[in-house]
Amino acid sequence: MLTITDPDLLLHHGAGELNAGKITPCFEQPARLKAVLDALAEARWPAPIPPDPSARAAAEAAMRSVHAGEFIDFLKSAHADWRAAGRDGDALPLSAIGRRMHADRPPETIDGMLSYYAIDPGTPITADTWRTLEAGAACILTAVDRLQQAGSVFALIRPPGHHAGRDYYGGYGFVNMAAVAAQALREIGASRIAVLDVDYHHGNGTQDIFYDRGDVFYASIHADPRRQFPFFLGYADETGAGAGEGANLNLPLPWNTAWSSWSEALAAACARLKSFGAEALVVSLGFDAFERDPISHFKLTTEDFGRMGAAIAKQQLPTLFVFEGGYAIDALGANTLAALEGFSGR
Ligand code: SP5
Ligand code: ZN
Repeated sequence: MLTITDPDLLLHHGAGELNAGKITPCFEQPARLKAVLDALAEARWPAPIPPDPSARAAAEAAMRSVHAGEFIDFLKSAHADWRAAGRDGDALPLSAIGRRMHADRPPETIDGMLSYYAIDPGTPITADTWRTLEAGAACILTAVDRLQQAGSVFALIRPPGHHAGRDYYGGYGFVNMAAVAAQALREIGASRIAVLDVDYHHGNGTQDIFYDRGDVFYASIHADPRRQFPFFLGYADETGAGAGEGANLNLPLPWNTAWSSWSEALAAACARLKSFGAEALVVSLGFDAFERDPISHFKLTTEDFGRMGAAIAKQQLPTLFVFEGGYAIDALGANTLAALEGFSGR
């Protein structure tokens, strides 16, 4: 399988996130991507390629195709604005929008804007965040460009983007790269795209971006939001709106779910994306459903990720894998390889 990645994806490196009442080292780190690269090399997987220069040039426009313009303007200048306010280190929000407050009036100061656009205090913006995002979007565009010919492509990027909505960020990420991929596939001519999200967490951002659209079907298998981040989206009764009614499928599962029930949810999601008539598949490929993930509560094994890859291959669709979460860094390489090998029948 063709893999696309870029050294600039190692740049974003937050110092800490709020966790159990303390600032602790970020779970989402550059070492995650390095672990996967090493595993691919060790398995003599075809060498990854960098994004095309033309994709680099088009990266910002691609991000703007699924996010609000003023939100992207904010992301671009957020760390410089933070520095201009006399701060060093990473930018974190100070406040949050509450019920019956003005969720439609961005404030003017950097503290106000961070609080307006962030959904959690676990997603630091660093001096390098924007460059990392440009590299990620460039990888996505190159992956989209190669998909038809290659049949399947793995965009090995970070930070994960599926919690980023049209005009908000959080859950370790800023720009929704799976959504960028789906939108770019639409623009090169596929009329119906499915996004299958196998990350442990619900991809609230992807759901948000496509909720009222009938051309992009979103299906997610995730931990029940009653007990797990992102808490406020991901329930089974969220089925889409307007033209998108019926094009959103949430399959929340309880803590401690193992392959026997997880795979039933996968079969249900696959049946639905088939009946939707998807012409191409984007997979939000997270590995935090792993039994030893440090922040999660599912029980999938390395072998299960191989079974997952094989089940996805059975859909016989052009498939673009986008790397999402997964924080058991010592097992991340083996888990990713298992999924890709399972898909490829290796
Ligand atoms: C892409 C993705 O997987 N984002 C996940 C964001 C989760 N944010 C909340 C993390 C809370 C971590 N608490 C860990 C307690 C472990 N002892
Ligand atoms: Zn996750």
